[in-house]
Amino acid sequence: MKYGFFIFSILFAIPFTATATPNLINPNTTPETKSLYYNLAKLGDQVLFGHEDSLAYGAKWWGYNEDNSIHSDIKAVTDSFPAVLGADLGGIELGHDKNLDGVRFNDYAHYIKETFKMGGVNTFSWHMYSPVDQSDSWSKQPFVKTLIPGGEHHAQLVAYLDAFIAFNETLTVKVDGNEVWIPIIFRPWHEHNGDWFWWGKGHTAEQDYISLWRFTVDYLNEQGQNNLIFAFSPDRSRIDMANFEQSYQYGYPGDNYIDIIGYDNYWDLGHPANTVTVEEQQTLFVEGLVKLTDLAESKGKVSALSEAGQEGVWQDNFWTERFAAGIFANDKTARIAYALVWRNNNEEQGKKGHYYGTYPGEKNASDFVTFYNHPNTVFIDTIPAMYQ
Ligand code: BMA
Repeated sequence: MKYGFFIFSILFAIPFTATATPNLINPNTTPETKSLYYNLAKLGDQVLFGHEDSLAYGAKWWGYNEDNSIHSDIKAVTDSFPAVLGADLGGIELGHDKNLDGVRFNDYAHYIKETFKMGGVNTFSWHMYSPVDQSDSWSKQPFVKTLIPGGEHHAQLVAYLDAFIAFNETLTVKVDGNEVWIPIIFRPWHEHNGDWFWWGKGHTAEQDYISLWRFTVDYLNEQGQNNLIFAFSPDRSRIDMANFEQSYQYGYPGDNYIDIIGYDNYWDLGHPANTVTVEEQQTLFVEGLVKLTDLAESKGKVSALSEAGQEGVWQDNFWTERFAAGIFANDKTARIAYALVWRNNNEEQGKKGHYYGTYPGEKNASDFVTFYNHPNTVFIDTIPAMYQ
């Protein structure tokens, strides 16, 4: 049997690996970063569960213990941390010690290192303040054309990227006596096909967005940021499903500038502004994931549901009947590498009910446990080795 399997492997596995292993756009990435990408690509029908800010705070708590031990609402409900931790850099460019949602960057570094040490995956988004007037990312002004190479505020964009570089270069841990740079899935300039951020459609010409993206990637690579995997993430609500490929690729900077074909989808999961029936939303949720994976595979890249969720998770059995039902609808939907839901806002810091995961006592907590126990969901307690 074993011998037969060996022959089979020689005949099929090697050629398969040679063609199916995608390459990162930056050839100089660290071995751990290359391994992460390779392992994301070969998860098959397993999907990593991710949660934004999961270790930083939850609905009813904040921070970590004096002995450095960490929490997560997801851990409190399932006894496992999520496989993917999302963090947002917004504010780092202004020299703030906390991000826009109040998380200290020093604390983020702790959570990122802990996630990596447990074998988990880290991803960053960046609600960047404007390099022109420091207004927040929701200011709808035509800044981008002044930030790209040749623009009058270009140097300020470079300074902002340098602030990220300084933080990124601190993200190392010792593994077996060697210093390892923690790989990061970096997802800048997200949801650009919407009109709510200053880099979005309406305030930015498509070609200028492409220049912004290409400059960002080229600059970070030139500066030796070799721990980055670049994820592209338009918003589903602005994608024409009848014309997915073309519509998805609004602002697409090219296959040499993207590693992960992602998208953010709140729209098909019960977004209050979406007026089509639940059944129709669910059909489109599934269809979108199929098309996303088809597009990624046609380009030899990895697909991901880079942000998702239902604010306040109001629908009974959301996790099983909506989320898992969509992600595991068929062998294509299940090919996405990860699905990250947005943050559980701390109830004392702003809006109550602005949560996308679960927490102890929350109405869908037991349904979440069923989701956690699904054979194809991956949390940190079942994550395969991603860095070798
Ligand atoms: C949004 C909301 C905001 C938050 C921002 C950045 O979707 O959650 O409250 O400030 O993301 O995390």
